[in-house]
Amino acid sequence: SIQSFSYPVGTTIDRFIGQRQTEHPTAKGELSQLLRDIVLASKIISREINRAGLSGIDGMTEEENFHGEKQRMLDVIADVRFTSALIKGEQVCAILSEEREGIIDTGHPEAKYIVIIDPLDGSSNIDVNISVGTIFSVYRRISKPGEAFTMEDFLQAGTAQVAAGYILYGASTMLVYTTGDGVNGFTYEPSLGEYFLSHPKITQPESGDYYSINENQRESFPDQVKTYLSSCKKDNLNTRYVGSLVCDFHRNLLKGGIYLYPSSEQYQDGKLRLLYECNALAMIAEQASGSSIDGSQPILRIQPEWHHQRVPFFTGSSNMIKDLLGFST
Ligand code: P6P
Repeated sequence: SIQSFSYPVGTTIDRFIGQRQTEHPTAKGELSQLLRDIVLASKIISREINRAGLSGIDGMTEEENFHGEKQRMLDVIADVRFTSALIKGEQVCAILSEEREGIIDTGHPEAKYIVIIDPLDGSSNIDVNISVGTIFSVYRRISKPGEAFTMEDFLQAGTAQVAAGYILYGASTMLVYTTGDGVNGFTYEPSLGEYFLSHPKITQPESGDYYSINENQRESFPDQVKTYLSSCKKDNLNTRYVGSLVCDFHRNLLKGGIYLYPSSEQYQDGKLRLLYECNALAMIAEQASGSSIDGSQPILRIQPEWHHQRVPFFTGSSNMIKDLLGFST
């Protein structure tokens, strides 16, 4: 018999955010509002992505971002949508976006939070209809409300994150986030314009059959990684690599697996960015009983030196990360 789908109707993300807020009597609703601002922007971006091929916005702009990477129209659209939603929500004093060289001043010096965001990661996959994602982190500012924000506000270790999460624009659009009390996943129902709780209390399996890596730089990987990869092959594990970080991360989070982006000749410090890619995913991984390291230490404990810093990134099932660590020389 067809199992009747018990649609978790009623547990919308808005209600969920509100419930979490009531669990913190001192909460004044500022973080709740901030999260709602991110939810709103994600709905707009989901719609833009789902019709990109029709509206001709899946292509390139004439611009390059300051990393020297060609900017796609949707990179710019996502950056504008998320930053303007956060500015309108008035809960954030400043924003660091992967798409911008400098810090964005929101004009709300009284606000007590800062947001670090990769508005659209993996966007080179859009025009071939492969899933892409948004990655975000929320921190309390160190500088005092009312004063100017400082770089120090943005160079906090990942352990200081108040909230972290991602939106995966995939077969369905999902928002997965944590405020330090476990990881919950919400699936977007476009016809209702609502996210519903679909993956409560996500925990990452301790082990998995998947390892996600681009091996084109294999010759210059650290020996620790080369030895680990040989053990994966010996154990007959499967490679699964979409080339879209949020996609690879999310699959491994639910099914078990490990994602590896090591340092190499091409990327001396790895390719991925500590502040707006790795820290948020590392918090999600750890909150889901997984693990994230730079090869030797937890990602979340790294003291950032500058805001576009890259790190080697290994994240996934705790036993697989332990195995990788076991090969460190
Ligand atoms: P490579 C996309 O550009 C990205 O930042 C991640 O989304 C993805 O996992 C990685 O880079 C892919 O990098 O070197 O394998 O193309």
